[in-house]
Amino acid sequence: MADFDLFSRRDFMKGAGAFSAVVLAMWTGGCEACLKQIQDRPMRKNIANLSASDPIVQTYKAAVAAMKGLSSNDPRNWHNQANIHFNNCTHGNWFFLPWHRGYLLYFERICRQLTGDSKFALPYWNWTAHPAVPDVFWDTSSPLYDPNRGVTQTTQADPSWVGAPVIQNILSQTNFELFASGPPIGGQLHFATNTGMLEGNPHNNIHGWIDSSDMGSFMSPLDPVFWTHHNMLDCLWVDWNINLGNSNTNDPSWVNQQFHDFFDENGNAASITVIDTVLYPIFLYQFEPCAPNEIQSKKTKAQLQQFLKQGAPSKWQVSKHFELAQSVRAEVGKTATGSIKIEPNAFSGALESSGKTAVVLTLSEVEIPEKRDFFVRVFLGKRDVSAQTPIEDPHYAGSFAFFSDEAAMKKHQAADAAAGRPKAGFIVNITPTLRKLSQAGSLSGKALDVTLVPVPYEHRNAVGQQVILGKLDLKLASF
Ligand SMILES: [Cu+2]
Repeated sequence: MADFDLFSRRDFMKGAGAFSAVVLAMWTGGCEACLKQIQDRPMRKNIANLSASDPIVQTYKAAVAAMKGLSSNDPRNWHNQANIHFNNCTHGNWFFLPWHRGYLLYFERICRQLTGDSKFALPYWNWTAHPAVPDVFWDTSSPLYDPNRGVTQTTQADPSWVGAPVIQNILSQTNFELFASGPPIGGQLHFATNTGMLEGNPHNNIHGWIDSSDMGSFMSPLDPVFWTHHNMLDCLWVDWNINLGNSNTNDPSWVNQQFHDFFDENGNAASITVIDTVLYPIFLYQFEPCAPNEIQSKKTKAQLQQFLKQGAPSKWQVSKHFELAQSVRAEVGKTATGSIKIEPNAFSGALESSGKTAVVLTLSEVEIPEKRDFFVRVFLGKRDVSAQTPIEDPHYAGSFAFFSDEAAMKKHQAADAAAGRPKAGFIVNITPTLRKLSQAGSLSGKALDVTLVPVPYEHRNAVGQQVILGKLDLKLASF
C-alpha cells in the first residue's frame, strides 16, 4: 500500500468531513495494512537532539534545497510556500492552530515527495528543553541557514516565554480559548484580535525575538526554523488536547471552517476542514514527547477519535465584569499602569476553587506597533516594577508579544479603506497571580492595577518603541 494515501484518496471525495469518512472506513473496516500504517505513522522528533548527519536533518536539508531550486511558477517553490503564509495565515484567533497544522502537513508531504523519503517526519524545535536556535540551523553553507536572524547560536529564549513553568501553566488552561486563542473579532482572521496564551506568549515571542525581518514577519516561513517552531506548537496542542484530554471548541463556525490555501506534494490545490485537522495526529503522524512531564492518553483510538470529533463548548459564562476603557501607553524604559475599579472581594470565589472558574484579563484595542523589538510583561497590584523585576515576583501575571507584518498591514489598509491599522487583543488567565496576592494579603479591595512593562529583546535597539492599548477588561468567567 502506498505510504499514507489517506489524503490522496480524500482528494477524490468532495465536501466537508471527507477525511473523517475515509479514516473511519479504514478504521472500522479492519484493514490490517491500514492499521499497521497508522500504528507506524512517522515520528516527529526534536531537531535539537539530532546531529547534522541524522537522516531526518539530511532529508530536511535536501527538501529545502529542492524547494529553493523549483521554478517560481511551481507552488511548492520555497518562496511560494512562504507566500501562502503571507497572504492567508490566521493569527490571534482560534483558527491559528488548525490552519498551521494543515500548512505543516502539506509542507511535510512536499518534503517527502521532493526527496523520495516517504517516511520523513518534520522535526520540531523544543525551545523549552533547548532555548537557543538549534545547531543544525547555523551552518552557513546549509540550506537551513538564514542570514537575517537577529539572534546568535548561543542566545537563549527568555524563560518567561518558554520556561517549563510557563509552558505548564499554558497547558493547564482547560478552556480552549485561553489556550488556543478565541473567536476572531470583527471577522478578522489575518491580524490578531483575540490572542490566547500559547500564541501570544511563546509563539509570538519566538518569532519576534529571532529577528525583525524573516521570522518577525508574515514571510517567516523563509527561515527553515519557522517550520520546526510551529511543529513544537502543534506538539503542545496534541499534548493539551490528546494527552491531557482538554476539548477543542465545538462551535460550528470553528468545526466547519474550510481553508483552501494549500498545495499538495504534486503542486495541486488542497483544502482542509478544521474538524479534520483534530484527527491528523492520531492517524498521520506522532510526536516524541515535547511537554514538561508528558503523560500518555489512556483512551483507545476509537474513544480518542470520538472525543476529538465531539469537542465541547468553549464560551465562558461571565458573572462579573469590570473594565477600564481608557488608553494606556507604555514605552520601552517607561512602564504604565491602568487601574481597574472592582468591587471588594469580587473574585474571591474564583480564588478559592480551581479549574471551572477563572479571572480573565483582556488587553484589547492594542495598536500593533510598527517596530516590534520588544515584548510586554504584565504585573498586577504593583506599579513599581521594571524590565529587571524577576518573573518570580508574585505580582507577575504573564507576557505577550506582537507578531505582525508591515507589508501585510499596508495591503490590508489598501484593500479596505475603512479598516485602518488593525488592532490586537490578548487574553490571560490571571487567577494564579491573584490567588498568590490574595494569600499574601496584598490585594486591595477597590481597584486592580495592571502595569505594562515593555522589555526589549537582547541586542536590539528598541528605544522609543511603545505599546498602546485602548481597553482593559477583567471578567469572572466560568467554563
Ligand atoms: Cu508563527
